[in-house]
Amino acid sequence: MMRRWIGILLLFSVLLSSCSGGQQTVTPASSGLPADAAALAAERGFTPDDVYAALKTYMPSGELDPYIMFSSGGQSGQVLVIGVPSMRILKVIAVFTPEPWQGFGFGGHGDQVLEDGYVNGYEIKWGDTHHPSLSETNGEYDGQFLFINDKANARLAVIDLRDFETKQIIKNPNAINDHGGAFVTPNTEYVIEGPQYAAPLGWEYASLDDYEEKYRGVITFWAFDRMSGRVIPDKSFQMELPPYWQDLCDAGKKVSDGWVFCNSFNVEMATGGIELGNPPFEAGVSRGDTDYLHIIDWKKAEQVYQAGKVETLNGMALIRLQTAIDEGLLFFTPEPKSPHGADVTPGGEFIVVGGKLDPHVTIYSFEKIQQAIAAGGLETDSYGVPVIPLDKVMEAQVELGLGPLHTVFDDKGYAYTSLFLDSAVARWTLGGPYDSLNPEDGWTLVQKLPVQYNIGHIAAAEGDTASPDGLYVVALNKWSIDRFANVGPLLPQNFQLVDITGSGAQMKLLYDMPIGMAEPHYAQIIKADKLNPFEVYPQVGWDPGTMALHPNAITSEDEARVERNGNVVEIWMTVLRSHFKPERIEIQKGDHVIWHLTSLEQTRDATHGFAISGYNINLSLEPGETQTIEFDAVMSGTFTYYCTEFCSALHLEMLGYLLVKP
Ligand code: CUK
Ligand code: CUA
Repeated sequence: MMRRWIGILLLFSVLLSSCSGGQQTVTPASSGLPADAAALAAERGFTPDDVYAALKTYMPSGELDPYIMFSSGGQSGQVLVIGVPSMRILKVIAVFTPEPWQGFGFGGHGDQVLEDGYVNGYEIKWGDTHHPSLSETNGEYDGQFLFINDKANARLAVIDLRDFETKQIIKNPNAINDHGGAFVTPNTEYVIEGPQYAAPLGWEYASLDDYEEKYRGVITFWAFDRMSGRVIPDKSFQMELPPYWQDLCDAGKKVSDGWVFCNSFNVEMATGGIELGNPPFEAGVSRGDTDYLHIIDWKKAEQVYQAGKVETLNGMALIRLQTAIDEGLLFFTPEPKSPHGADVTPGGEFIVVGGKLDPHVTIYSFEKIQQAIAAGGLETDSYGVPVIPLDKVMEAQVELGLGPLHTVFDDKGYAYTSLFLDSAVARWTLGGPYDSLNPEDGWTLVQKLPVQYNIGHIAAAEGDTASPDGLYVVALNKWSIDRFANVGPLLPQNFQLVDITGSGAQMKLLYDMPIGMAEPHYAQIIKADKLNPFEVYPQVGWDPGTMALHPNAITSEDEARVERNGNVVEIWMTVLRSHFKPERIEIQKGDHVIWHLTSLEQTRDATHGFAISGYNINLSLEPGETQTIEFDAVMSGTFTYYCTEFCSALHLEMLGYLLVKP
C-alpha cells in the first residue's frame, strides 16, 4: 500500500512538472522525482507520459493484477491467461492442442477430451481458437467457465475456471469450420457457435456449381449445464442459414435479451476459382455494396425446437431454413460493404457493425428492428428471408477511419473501435440513452490513438458485460514490425494496453506485450476477484476429469500396490515429496497396464510430474489429484519413471524403475 502511495505521489509530481505535457523528456531539475529516479528517467530519455505508463503498469513483487485477461491463442489452439495491467502471462491453458506441462494429451484424462474432438475419428492435433467467452449470469461475467471455438474444425471447448482445465471438446456434427463463436447468452443458457465458410450440412460433397442450392450456413445453440459443467448436445439445436458466410455474432442483452446478431460477408455467394478466370474470392465476396446483418430470435427458436419442429441431422436437432422463415425466427437488414463484427451495447439497445472496406460503423436500433418486424410487409431475399430496409433500423453512422472492425464499450458512454487499416483505436461517443454519460455530443468521434500495428480485435475490462468497467482496453495488433528485437521473419503479435481513464482525447498507450506463439483473435478481461479457483484440489483423490472423487483414488501409502490379473497389471501408486510408491514395477512385454496415480499432497504449488521414458507419457499431478493411464507394454527393457516438476531438494531422487521383461 505504502509503495502504491509513493507511486501516485511520484506520478503527480511528474505530471505537474510536465506543464505543457508534450514530448519533452524528464529532467532531474524540473521533475520533482527523487534525484536518482529523475536521473534514471532522464538517462533513458523518458517523457512524462513514459513515466506515467511505467507507474500505471508496474506491479511490485507479490502484488496481484486487478484484472485477468483470457486471450485466444489463435492457431496454437490454446488460451492465454494474462494479468492486467502488468501484462504478465500467468498460464497457457491447453485446449485443442496437446501440452506436456499440464500433462494434456500424454496419457492422462486429457486424452479423452482431445479424442472427443476428433473429426469422424480422425485425429486432430490443433485448433484455431478465435473467441473466448466467459460464462455470464444476468449479463455479467460470473467467473465460472470459459468457452472457446476452433475455427478450423468447428469445435467448441469448455474450460472450468475452478482449475483452469479443459473439460470438454465437442465437434459440431454438421459444420466443418466455424467463426461466430463462442458467444454466450446472458445467463449462459446457450453457447452460440456461428458458422463461417458455407458447406453442405454435414460437409457432404457437393459441386460448387450447386452452391446456392446445396451449400448452407448453420448456427448452433449449445445448451450448457452448469451443474455438470458440460455442453449437452441432446438439449442443443441448430438453425440452417443461407450460404452467406456468417461471421461474428453477439447475443442481445437486457432490452434485446433473447436475440442474437451476426454479420455476414458473402451475400454475393461468390465461389472463387481464380484459376478458371473467375474473380478471386477477395473480389467476388466484395462485389456488392451490402451484406446482411442476421437477426435471430433465439428464445422463439428454442420454443420451435421444443415443439419438435426440427429434423435430426447427424444426431443434432436442426431447424430448417424454411421453418425459421415460417416461424419468424430470422430476419436480415443490409450492412455496409464487407462488414465485420456485430457488437451489442451494454444496455442492449444498439448493435454496432464495422466495415472492412467502409470508413463507418453502422449503429442499428433494436427498438426499430422490433418495430419493423411488427409492422411486417417486408420484402425477402432469394431464400425467402424477410429483409428490413436499412433506413428503417439504422440509428446512426459514425465515420471513424479506415477498416473499422470490432467495438467495445466502457462505463462513460464511449465506444472503442479497432481500425485495422488506420492502425488506430477510435474512441467515439454513444448517443441516445448514453448521451447523459459522456460530455461530448453522441455518435461523435473524439480521438484516434495510433497503435502498432494493424489492430484486429480490441478488448475492454468487463467489456462484453452489461456494465463494462472503463479502465483499460487492449489492442490486439496483428503486426508488430519494429516494436521488438528481430527474431527472424516470423514476428510476434503485439498486445498494447491502453489507459482509458481520461475523458475526451485522453487515451494513452501504456504497454507493449509481444505474443510470440500464435495469432490471438479475441480476449475478454474479467475482474480478478470474480475468479475463485482451487488452491489445491478439494480432497485427496480428486479427478479433474469428472470434478469428483476418482474411483481408484487411494488416500495413504499403505494402499499402494500392484495386482496382476492374467496379462492385465493394475497399479495403485501414491505420489508425495519426494517419492513414488511403489518404486519398482516389474512386468512382462505385452502386458496391459492400468496405472492409477494419486498425489497425497495438500500443499499449495507442490505439483509433481510423472513421465515414463520412451512411452510418450507425461502427467501433471497437482495437489490432491488422481489420474489413470492405460497402455500396452509393447517395448521390453529398462525404463524409468520420474517426476518432471522440481518439487523439492530431492526432486531428482523422485523416480522409479519400470522393468519390462522380454
Ligand atoms: S475475427 Cu480475428 S480480427 Cu476471428 Cu474475431 Cu476479427
Ligand atoms: Cu516430485 Cu519432482
